[in-house]
Amino acid sequence: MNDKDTVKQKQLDTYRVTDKGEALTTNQGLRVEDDEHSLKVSPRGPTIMEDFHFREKMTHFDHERIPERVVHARGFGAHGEFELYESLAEYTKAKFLADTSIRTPLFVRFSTVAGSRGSSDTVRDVRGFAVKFYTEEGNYDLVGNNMPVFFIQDAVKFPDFIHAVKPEPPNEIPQASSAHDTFWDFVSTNTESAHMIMWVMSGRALPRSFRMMEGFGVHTFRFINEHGKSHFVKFHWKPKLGVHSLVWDETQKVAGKDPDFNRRDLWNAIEQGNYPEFELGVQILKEEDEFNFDFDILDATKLWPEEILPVRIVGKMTLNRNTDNFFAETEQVAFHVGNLVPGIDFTNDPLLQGRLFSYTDTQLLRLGGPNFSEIPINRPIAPVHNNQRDGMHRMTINQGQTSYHKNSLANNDPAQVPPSEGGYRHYEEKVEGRKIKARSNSFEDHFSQASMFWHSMSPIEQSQIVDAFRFELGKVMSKEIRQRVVDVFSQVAEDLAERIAEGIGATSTKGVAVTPTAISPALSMMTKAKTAATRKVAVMLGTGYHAAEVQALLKELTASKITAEIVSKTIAPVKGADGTLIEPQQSLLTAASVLYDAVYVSGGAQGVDELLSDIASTGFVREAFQHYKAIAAVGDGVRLLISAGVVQAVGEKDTQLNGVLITEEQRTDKAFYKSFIDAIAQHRHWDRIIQPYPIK
Ligand code: HDE
Repeated sequence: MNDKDTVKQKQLDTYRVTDKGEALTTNQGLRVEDDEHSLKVSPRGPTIMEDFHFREKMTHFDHERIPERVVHARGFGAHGEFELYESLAEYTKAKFLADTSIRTPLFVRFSTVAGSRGSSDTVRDVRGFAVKFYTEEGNYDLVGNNMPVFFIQDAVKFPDFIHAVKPEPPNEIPQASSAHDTFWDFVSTNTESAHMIMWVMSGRALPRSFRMMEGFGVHTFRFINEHGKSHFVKFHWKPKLGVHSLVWDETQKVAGKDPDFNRRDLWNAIEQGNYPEFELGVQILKEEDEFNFDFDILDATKLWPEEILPVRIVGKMTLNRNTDNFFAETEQVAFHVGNLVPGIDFTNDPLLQGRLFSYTDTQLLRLGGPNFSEIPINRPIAPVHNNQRDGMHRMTINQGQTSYHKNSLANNDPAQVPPSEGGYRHYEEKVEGRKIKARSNSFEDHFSQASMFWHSMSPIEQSQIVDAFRFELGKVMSKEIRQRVVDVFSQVAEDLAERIAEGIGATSTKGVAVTPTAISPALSMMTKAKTAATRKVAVMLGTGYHAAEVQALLKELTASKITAEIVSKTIAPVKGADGTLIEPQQSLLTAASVLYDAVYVSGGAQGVDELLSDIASTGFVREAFQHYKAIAAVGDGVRLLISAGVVQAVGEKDTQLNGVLITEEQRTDKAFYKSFIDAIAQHRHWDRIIQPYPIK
């Protein structure tokens, strides 16, 4: 879907401004003669108040910043569209989910949670996955995360939880990291977080790309059809590129080499026309089946296993346009889990209920008043008419004498709308009970699904989880907290607790773990789609490279939608054996293997010597090897792999070793490139032993 010319885009066009060919003016439209000097009494004298241009420019600058989001401060947005594959009219009267001819414009913002606006992208954290659908019936916001459960069950605990994960108050350390005492103190004293912690310690918290993560609405919502019948529903986003993560060592290095790693990846993919696609899935549950599970469907620390309640794929979101202005769009977009359309409603999930208050409240502070829905990115495409008036930054010029209901002077306009014509009616759920500060007993089991998660992981995912615990707890100063965490996770799985304990000098208790109930293969990232498309390869070469080889390689990579960057000793043009010049995009100084999915070392004796003369070249390859990435080397290029300690010696013509492909012959044949591309599609070669491969 490439059509970017949606109703929303046309609306935004009326606000877009370009300065191309225009005269410089003040905010009053006055043309400015001089923007280089302030008005002074003689060139070396004092600046004078009269310089209204200087005052206006400086005042505006002084007021440029707005408060960052209290959570999800760092994020990145893009425009897109939603198309519906099959009608859900049987379950919901929401038009954009019932009529397959409608394409709905949307804006998405991905984010990390704990870090400040300037923190790096690749930290261990949950990712926000917020989608604003501009539907004909008003804005519908699906404000989700890339994990299907949450840390707490009741919204009243959200400020406590966030205080615990944010940097510690005395010194604002550590930035964008949960590896500190207050976070783990909270986890160990609030065991409802156990299931979510399993997700956060897994690779799900280290996405390779925003384009390669799932999204979840988390809460149970309701669908209401036109007969007023309700079904429970959970929302999912499934990325077409599969679900893939970085490895921990890599994320820490990327955080320094390119703190914008994930946003750059999304931006570039859209600029290159590799539009990210996510399919919308729903799990639907009949009202009468509400109590048929060993968990409470109102408890946001529980998921609905896909094997029990299959995810039905019903549509697709395509992100096809980058923003023109980060602040105007990504920073000012205001999501609200309470922005609904007819056909979708809430449940009594106590986490969801509390969110309904928080989102408007926080925008009032962040965007400075009640008119933030008039900011272009937040404006619905549906017409807005009501009796709300005035306030900070009001844009609309409301005509007419009345701003109240009921009125006789304006014939009661704007008029109320019956549900049959699209008026929103809340689902008339019957509720009764005593007012009470308490939680349902059905929320008490904190460990069964955490255990299900652990037992559904592949061995490599399990060891990554163990390492994550060991890293995080290794940064916790308090021994009591460390021990308490092990005690809590002893209740999830004995082997997990034992392995954590071993790494941090704590003891695990035997015989207290819950009995694992179900296994859910869908929880493992290993079960997800694999493709090499849109991956990024470093092609290392130097003087005397073989042009035919490199051209053939680049052709095959492009055909598979893989991006290649030439990495050489410097970025000065490099001359091939036949005299052709190639301009490297990166040098050994600017590039790092952690910024690529795979490495290819080209042949040519002189070029390989040139690369070898810089120690960074062997480090580059060695690191790609340690991070389980596909590596290929041709001809003399193999020497670089030997020097890097990736392979020990070469004696065979062609060798394939778990994602390392070498051939001593200078080749240009498709079969070799195809094997390399297949190796890239694997994402990582987890079975690789991190020792040089003995070839002979
Ligand atoms: Fe949020 N959350 N949240 N949250 N949340 C915010 O709203 C809050 C929760 C999520 O890209 C804030 O506009 C409470 C769950 C995303 O702009 C704030 C509770 C889920 C984003 C807020 C939760 C989310 C936010 C801060 C517990 C997944 C970023 C700025 C009851 C389903 C949206 C803002 C964007 C942002 C409150 C829990 C997702 C303070 C009180 C669960 C993706 O209102």
